[in-house]
Amino acid sequence: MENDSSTKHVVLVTGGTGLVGKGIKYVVENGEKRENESWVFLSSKDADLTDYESTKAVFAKHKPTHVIHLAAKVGGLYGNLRANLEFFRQNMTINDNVLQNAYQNGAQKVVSCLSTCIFPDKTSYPINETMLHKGPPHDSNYGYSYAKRMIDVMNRGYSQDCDCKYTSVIPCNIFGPHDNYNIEDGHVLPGLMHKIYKAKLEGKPLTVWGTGKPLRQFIYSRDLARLMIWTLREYNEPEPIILSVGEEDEISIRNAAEKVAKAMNFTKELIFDTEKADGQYKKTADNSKLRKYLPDFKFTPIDVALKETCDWFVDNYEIARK
Ligand code: NAP
Ligand code: GFB
Repeated sequence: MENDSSTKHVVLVTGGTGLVGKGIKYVVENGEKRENESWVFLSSKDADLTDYESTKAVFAKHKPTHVIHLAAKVGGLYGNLRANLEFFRQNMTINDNVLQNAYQNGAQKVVSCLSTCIFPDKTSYPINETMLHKGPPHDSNYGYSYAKRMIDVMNRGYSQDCDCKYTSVIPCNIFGPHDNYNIEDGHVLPGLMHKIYKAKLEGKPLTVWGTGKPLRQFIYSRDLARLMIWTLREYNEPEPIILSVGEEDEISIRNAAEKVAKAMNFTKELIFDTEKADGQYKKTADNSKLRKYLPDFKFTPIDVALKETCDWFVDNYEIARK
């Protein structure tokens, strides 16, 4: 991505109002934006990307030279368990509409977003990018996972048949300000933050779902944002790249709950509801491909990032998605 002021770039971010989209907006507005770039952050109100004509219209309106494609039907373990078919159908349609319209509008580059949960469930660890299609994903989110894998299939087609620079990133579990704090549909960290907020008001203990034994890697949305902007500007392989903290930063759900409790000054008991599903035990990702490119990239320490996120949630409780 040239950095000379003569070449104007229009960067369109689909899903620009979500957790990751707001992370990118924050980073762009705090020093990352280049002079020759204009950034457009889309919401579903600008265009329903499951509708081909609406997608066509919004691409024709902005004529992006570059696209960061984040828009998706996204949810935590329990949200996926309840709606695998809808996760598959909506995400398949959104992804096909976006990549096709990016191509028809001559976008030079598209970076799409996959997830470490889409890798095969029965695999060796740590997981690397070459393992993406080597076996079925976990039962709990097969709909979302297969739809996301098809982005990699389409990227290969657009690269080989249309000579496009379409690629993708594979983040681990993400957290940060502007997340989805809906307890039933959201992910574990925002779910625990919301549950603790309520438990503090009611003077009750915190109920963590499952055994607390599963392991996860968590990346701060603002760190991921910086890495996705680097991918847009500097990474030119059609094959995906894992954007994750290292294996050494993998923690148990019990430890994650203790960290959120500490960040919210919650001192009451943690109860584990083992009737609730644990989902995938682990999905340990290998970030050595990223480290080859960016050996010195510094991730925000999780306790610092959690404190910033919990403070944001408490300060913005009224407007937060719940
Ligand atoms: P999010 O907070 O739920 O935001 C989703 C975004 O997509 C919102 O901007 C939403 O717009 C937009 N969107 C949803 N359906 C749409 C539709 N039909 N038409 C147009 N826009 C639509 O999601 P996120 O957590 O930021 O996820 C961003 C990307 O990261 C996704 O591709 C997701 O699969 C991937 N990812 C997420 C995680 C995670 O832990 N959260 C982990 C790995 C990968 P509105 O605001 O208007 O609803
Ligand atoms: O974040 P989460 O919903 O998604 O759950 P996954 C992570 C783990 O936290 C599971 C436990 O082992 C849950 O049993 N957990 C404990 C809780 N308390 C809670 C709670 O209050 N809420 C939630 N949600 N979990 C998702 C995939 O898997 O990962 C998605 O299903 C997506 O498709 C996402 O890719 C990144 O990490 O299990």
